[in-house]
Amino acid sequence: MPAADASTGPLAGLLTLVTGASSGIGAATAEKFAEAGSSLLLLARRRARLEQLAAQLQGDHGIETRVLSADVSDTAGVTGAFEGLPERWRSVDILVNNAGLVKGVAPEWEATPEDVDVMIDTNVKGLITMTRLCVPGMLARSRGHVINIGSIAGQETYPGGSIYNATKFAARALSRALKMDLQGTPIRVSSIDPGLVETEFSLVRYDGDAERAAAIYADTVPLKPEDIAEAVLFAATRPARVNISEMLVFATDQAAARMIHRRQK
Ligand code: NDP
Ligand code: 8X3
Repeated sequence: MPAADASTGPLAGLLTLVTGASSGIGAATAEKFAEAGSSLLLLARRRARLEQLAAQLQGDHGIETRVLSADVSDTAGVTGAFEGLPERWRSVDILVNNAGLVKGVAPEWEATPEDVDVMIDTNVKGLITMTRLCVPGMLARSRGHVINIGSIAGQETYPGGSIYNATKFAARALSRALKMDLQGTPIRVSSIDPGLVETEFSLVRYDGDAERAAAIYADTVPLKPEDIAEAVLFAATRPARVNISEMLVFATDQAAARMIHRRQK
């Protein structure tokens, strides 16, 4: 298929940094933003996947891409990697803080210190680090948008979700406080909060147990990553006067964190 011309898209001329772009919601967001004409800085730990996606998006949409293989939970490492980029790739207009994960379903008193650290270091400290790296430039250029991927898990707790819940409640607090700290500036802050989305999220939660992960999405119709990507794109393409503060997106089969309709087989 010939490359589509994205140069007239609503995000043409803008640079978007998507964290967690190697899979799921982040990869789908990169695809939607490429269609909309944005240049893309794609960040995750798995470089090969990012390079494959970058080549595909360049070919399909004629946009510019750059890959940043980094770990958002490694504050010094990701800071060094970001600060080592040429200036134009550091001039991020839209930051999609999507990198995140859950480990296990243990109650708070049984969660391993390693799992606690990885969830807090990625979902909370990683999000703060990326915000710290991008917002000063946005302020200097008087334009920018931080879009945090929260979760229903940041609005409701559920059994076995304690540490992950705590990180997503923290992400919600960070989104709200960031908007307040940026009051009076043109910088926008949005929290897009998905319910159940079929991605590698459950595979990661269950340490690669594919059968257990598949059961989470069985006998129901979960969201697809592109459903959330469209919500992110919607927030990013509103007129400058409009700030989508929070958007909770459920599958039609979901009514609350642990209220998911499953069909009898
Ligand atoms: P996936 O597991 O499919 O994708 C997670 C992404 O985050 C991957 O690209 C992964 O890349 C990246 N990532 C994880 N840890 C790090 C790290 N330390 N540094 C850099 N990148 C990292 O899951 P989803 O797409 O579902 O998850 C995306 C976001 O959506 C998360 O914040 C999650 O909490 C949230 N969410 C997901 C829901 C769901 O039901 N799926 C529901 C609500 C919210 P790599 O491994 O290559 O580093
Ligand atoms: C993911 C929400 O409820 O599937 O953020 O764990 S849940």
